[in-house]
Amino acid sequence: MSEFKGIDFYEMDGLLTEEERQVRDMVRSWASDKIIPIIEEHAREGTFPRELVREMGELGFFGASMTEYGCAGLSHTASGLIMQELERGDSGVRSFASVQSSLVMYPIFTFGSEAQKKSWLPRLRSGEAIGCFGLTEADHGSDPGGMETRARRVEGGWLLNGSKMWITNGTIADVAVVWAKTEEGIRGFLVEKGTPGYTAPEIRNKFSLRASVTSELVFQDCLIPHENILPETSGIKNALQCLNQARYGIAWGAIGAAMACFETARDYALVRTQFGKPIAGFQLVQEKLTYMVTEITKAQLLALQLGRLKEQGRARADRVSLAKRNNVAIALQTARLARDILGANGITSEYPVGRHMVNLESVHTYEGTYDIHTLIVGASITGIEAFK
Ligand code: TGC
Ligand code: FAD
Repeated sequence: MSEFKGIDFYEMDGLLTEEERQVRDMVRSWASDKIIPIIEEHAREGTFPRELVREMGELGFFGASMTEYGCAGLSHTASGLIMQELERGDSGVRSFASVQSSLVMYPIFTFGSEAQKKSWLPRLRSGEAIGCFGLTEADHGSDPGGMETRARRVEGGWLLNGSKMWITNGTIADVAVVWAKTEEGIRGFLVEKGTPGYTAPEIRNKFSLRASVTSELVFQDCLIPHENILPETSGIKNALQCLNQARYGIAWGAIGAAMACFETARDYALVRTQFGKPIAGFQLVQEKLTYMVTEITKAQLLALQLGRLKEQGRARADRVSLAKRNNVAIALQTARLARDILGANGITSEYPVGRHMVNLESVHTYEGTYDIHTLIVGASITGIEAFK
């Protein structure tokens, strides 16, 4: 396999710092060496490549833009580029890193006590511990504020009852950040593996994100000690703040999946001959390849400017929604067109395109569906909320 060079139609490399380019290139070559050779088999078997976690931790992929607790202290743009390169390998590996960084380390860092931070952040950063984030329930997905999971103050702590659904990393997590209704509003709790009454069965038979663990979390009279409530949480807003971080990473990550699909389709079209010439020489095939490069270039510009805004504290939630919505949609469309260009070969695991395509169906839905992000941007530009 030839070395992946990336797609840089608009010379965006020149807009990155030297450090950002170095980080991108390091993760790019790591993904080529470590993810791509093993990922098809994991996807076929329905297993997560857990063997990569410690190395990802050692290389600084988790909590990469955080500055304390041993984290790498990189720019938000560099942390986005890490997600892009991981997702060129597989959306499931990027999902793991997103959850660990944005949905577990971020809330502990932002809403946690000093003791919680000291206890969990170094271990999560290094990959010694794994985390998950439980917001969605079977009956409350797009509308998480309707959640039914409850925590009630009792002697010695909080009694947690309820369940969460579709939780990435759930079964393998050492700690779950769980959102529950209390008499004081929605609050976040750290539920540790082994807590009596807590189970996390894996959801099997997915056709998408097969190389990622997705689980149900069940809480039956779980006693959560006082020291495990995230003290600075006071409402659904805090859970939504975490989503902004993960959606930002997804906006970058989706570009990686799209680049993998484009490169595969272009290379294939150059060598696949029909009617006596390479199919890349037909106008209709060129139209598809042109769509891909145009949309990837636009997505790169969106993600980069969003990164720069984030570095200035100006990546508003609606701006993040616009990028998540757009970049995942164009990645999915790129994957579908790439599959088309590959003809019958597009439905085999000989090529990564089918895997990316079905993975992106999950990415389209999670972290706010395409339509929910449409409504978030719509509310921002009209001032009228159309969710309810
Ligand atoms: P709403 O009444 O609009 O807002 C309640 C309060 O929250 C504020 N807010 C936000 N704050 C920070 N960031 C955001 N993104 C925020 N969105 C809203 C809002 O200003 C308000 O504040 P205040 O001070 O007035 O109280 O809330 P709502 O309950 O009506 O929700 C609206 C909606 C649809 C935007 C929201 O619930 C939503 O985003 N739904 C989508 C759900 C979602 O994205 N779930 C993701 C679950 S995690 C996941 O999928 C992980 S996949 C991981 C992987 O494997 O990579
Ligand atoms: P629903 O909310 O039931 O939506 C179904 C359809 O209705 C969608 O098309 C939606 O756009 C549409 N719809 C809903 N409301 C409106 C409206 N107001 N206007 C117009 N259309 C609307 N959650 C977590 O908490 N943690 C995780 O780690 C996590 N990981 C996930 C991993 C995977 C592989 C998947 C698939 C999901 C994961 N999720 C996770 C859950 C994910 O966030 C939800 O699936 C998502 O928020 C959508 O919720 P839902 O599936 O209940 O769909």
